Amino acid sequence: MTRKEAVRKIVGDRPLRAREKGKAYAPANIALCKYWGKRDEELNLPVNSSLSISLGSLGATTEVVAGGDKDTFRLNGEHIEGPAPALARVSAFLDLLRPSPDVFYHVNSTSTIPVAAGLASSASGFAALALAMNDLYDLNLEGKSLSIIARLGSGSASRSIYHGFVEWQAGSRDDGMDSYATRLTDEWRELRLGMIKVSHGEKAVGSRAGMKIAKETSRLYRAWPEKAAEDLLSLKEAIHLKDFHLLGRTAESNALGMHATMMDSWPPILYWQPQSVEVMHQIWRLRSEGLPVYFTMDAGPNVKILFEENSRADVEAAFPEVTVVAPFLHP
Ligand code: 2P0
Repeated sequence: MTRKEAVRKIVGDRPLRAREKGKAYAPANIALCKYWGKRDEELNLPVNSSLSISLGSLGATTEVVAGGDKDTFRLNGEHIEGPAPALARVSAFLDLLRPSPDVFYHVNSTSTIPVAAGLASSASGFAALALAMNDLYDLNLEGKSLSIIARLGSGSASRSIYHGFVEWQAGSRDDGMDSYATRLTDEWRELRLGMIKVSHGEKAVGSRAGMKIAKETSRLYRAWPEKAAEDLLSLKEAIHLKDFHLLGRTAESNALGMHATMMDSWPPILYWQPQSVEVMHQIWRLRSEGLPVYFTMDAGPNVKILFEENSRADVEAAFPEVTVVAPFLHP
């Protein structure tokens, strides 16, 4: 099934009439149980279910206007000119709802994610774009449908449709109609995420390529779906019980397990930089001294620290460069 066919299943053949403008906000998210490996690359269908926390007011606001004689894309005030891969990816996503080949769009997106946070923006970017297109065409789609459409832009965008804790169920259908995210009802107001940006010189392998290499070449990857399924259950239990140690331990182990599949890949992938490892050791040292802190990492060198508000002063003292996010205190 193609992405366009998947969208047609949701939107149907109704005529699309653009309003003056579509506009939406979507938060970034950080996975505690990672999406790692696809069972369908066209539809971004995952091998395993995942669970994330959305980052409240850190995210993307996107406006879409229909018009002009080509797609244009402005990101944080800067015109992204073709043949940039970012513009091509946005254009390919717009194709999914474009009523005819002679309709074009002006997309204007601004991100509130500080550069110092070192966070990827594809999740909030494609979620905000999916929501803005829903607004532009007055589609009134429900969360499930919006999550599926956002997934077609970027897998992790399926989770950025919601605030709070979000679970993306992998599903098993070939058309992906059962692969979408839902929001968990639990809140955890004291939970904090600390972003440590690690500078690095060389360009890393993108996560899209990284998960493909791991799935295709790593023997350890064969154990990943089972680990992810167990971790997801533990995380849901931790969230339900507000058991911070269970949450932190599970998230940290899940991230390290994902990175283990990368090191076991050929060619090997190691996103860690010396400073990443230093931060990990510092967190383990703080933990051995009694401070309840854990970490998670994504497909890059940056480290995200998990802690609660009552440890904030200690975390900020140990990591003066940290950017702290309170995911449940968004306006
Ligand atoms: C996650 N990552 O769950 C995992 C952990 C990176 C490591 O989702 O190919 O940009 O667009 O579906 O969503 C990043 O992968 O990949 C990601 P595509 P995406 O957050």
